[in-house]
Amino acid sequence: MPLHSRRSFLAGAAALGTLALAGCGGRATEETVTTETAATPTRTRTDPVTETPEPNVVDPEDAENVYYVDPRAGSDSNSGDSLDSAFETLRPVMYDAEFELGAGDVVYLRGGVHKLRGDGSINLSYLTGTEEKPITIQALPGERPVIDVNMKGSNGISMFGSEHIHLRGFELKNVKRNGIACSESNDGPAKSCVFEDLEIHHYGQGDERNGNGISFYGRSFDHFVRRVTAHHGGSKNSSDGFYIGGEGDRLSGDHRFEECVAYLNADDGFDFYRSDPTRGSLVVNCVAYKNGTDGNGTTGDGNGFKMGGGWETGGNRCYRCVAYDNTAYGFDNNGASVANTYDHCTSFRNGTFGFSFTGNTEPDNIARNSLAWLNGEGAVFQAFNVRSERNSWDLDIDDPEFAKTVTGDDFLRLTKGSPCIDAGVDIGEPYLGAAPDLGAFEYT
Ligand SMILES: [Ca+2]
Ligand SMILES: [Ca+2]
Repeated sequence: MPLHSRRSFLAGAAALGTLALAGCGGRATEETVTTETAATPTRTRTDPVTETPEPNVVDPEDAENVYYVDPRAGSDSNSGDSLDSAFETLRPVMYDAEFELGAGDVVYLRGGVHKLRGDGSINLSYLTGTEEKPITIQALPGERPVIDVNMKGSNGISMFGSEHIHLRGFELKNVKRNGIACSESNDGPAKSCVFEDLEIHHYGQGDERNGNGISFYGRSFDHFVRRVTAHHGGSKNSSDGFYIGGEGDRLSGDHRFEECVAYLNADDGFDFYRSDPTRGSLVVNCVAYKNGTDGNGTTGDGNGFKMGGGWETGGNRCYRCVAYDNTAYGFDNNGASVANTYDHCTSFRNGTFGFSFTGNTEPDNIARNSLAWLNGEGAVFQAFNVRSERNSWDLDIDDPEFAKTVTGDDFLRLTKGSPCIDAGVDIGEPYLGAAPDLGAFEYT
C-alpha cells in the first residue's frame, strides 16, 4: 500500500456519498474573486470550489527524520527510527530535544490504543514545517491508531502558533475540552495545517466550556480540513463539531472544509461564530446532523451550519452541504454583517427553519440552487436579506421527491421526475444535464 494512499473512516460521509461529476467543466461567474495571497483576502467567498488542493504528502524516502510509535510493542527508551525500535508514546518527540520535530519529519502511529502518560495531553505548539516539508503525524498506512486522551490535560491536541503540521488517519477521543485546539501563540499565528481522515469524538467531556471537535481560535489561518468527522460534543451550549472563533480583531479564517461530518454535538455542527469576514472560509460537501444534543441529555443551540456571530462576521461559503435533523436551523446566518453564500445546500427536517438570513448584510447574502423541505417552521427565515435565486422556496416546490428520507443509499437524492432536476441556475460550477439541480446532489 503506498504511503500516501487515502483512507477514510467516515461512515457518515460514505453513506451520503460524494459528488462524482465528469465532463462538465465549470466556468467562473462575474462575482468570482480570486485570492492570490493572504494580503488580498476576499470579502465574500464566491470563488469556484471544484479544484481541491492536494496537500504535499512527505514520502518517507524524502523525510528528514522518520519516527514510529507503537503502543503495543514500543518503548520510549528506543531510538524510534524503525518499526522494530518504535517509541511507545509521543513523549520523546514532544519532550526530548534529540527528537524535536522539524520541517520534513514524519511520525507514524501504529494501530492500537495510544494512551497518554502523565497529566498532559499532546502538545504540538510552536512547531513549524513548510509547505514543501510539513511536519506529519499520521497513521501507519493500513493501520488505525486510536488516541485515547482519557480525560488528561485540557485539549486533546494543542497547536498554538503551529505552521504546516499535517495530522492524518487516526481517531482521537475522550477529551475534557477541544479535541484539537489550533490557535495563535504569543509569537504569531497558527497557519496552513492539514487535518485529514480523522475521527474526533467525545470532547467537551469536562466541566469547562469550549469543548469543540476542532477549534480554530484567534489568528489561526488557512487550514485544510478534509474527511474529518466530529461527534459527541458534550459541553452544554458550547460543543460544536468545528468552531471558528477569536476576540476583537484577532479572528480566524480562510479555511477549507471538505467532506467533513458533524453530529451529536450539544451545540452546533459547524459554528463560525467569530470568523474573520475578510478571510472567508469554504465549506464543501459537508454534512451536519442531529446537533443540538449530545445524545446523552446535554443540549445547546442546535444549528447545522452557523455562518456568523453578529457584526463583522460572515463572508463564508457553503457549497453542496447537507443539514438534517438538527434541533434548530439547518443553515444559520446568525446575524453576520458580511454576506454568506449558500449554493446547492440541502436542509431537511431541522427543528426550526431550513435557512435563516438574520443580519443586515450589504450586499445581501446569496442563496442559489438550494433546497429546504420539512423543516419545523418553514424553509426560510428573514427571506428579505438574501439574493435568493432558483431555490426550492423561490420555485414553490412542494415536494422535492427524494428517493429516501432515511439514511443509507440514496438518502436525500432526487428521483426521476423530481421538480428539482434541472431547475437551478448556472453558477459556474459543474452540473449534469441541461441545468444544475437543486440541493446537494445532482440526479444521475
Ligand atoms: Ca456554538
Ligand atoms: Ca441537472
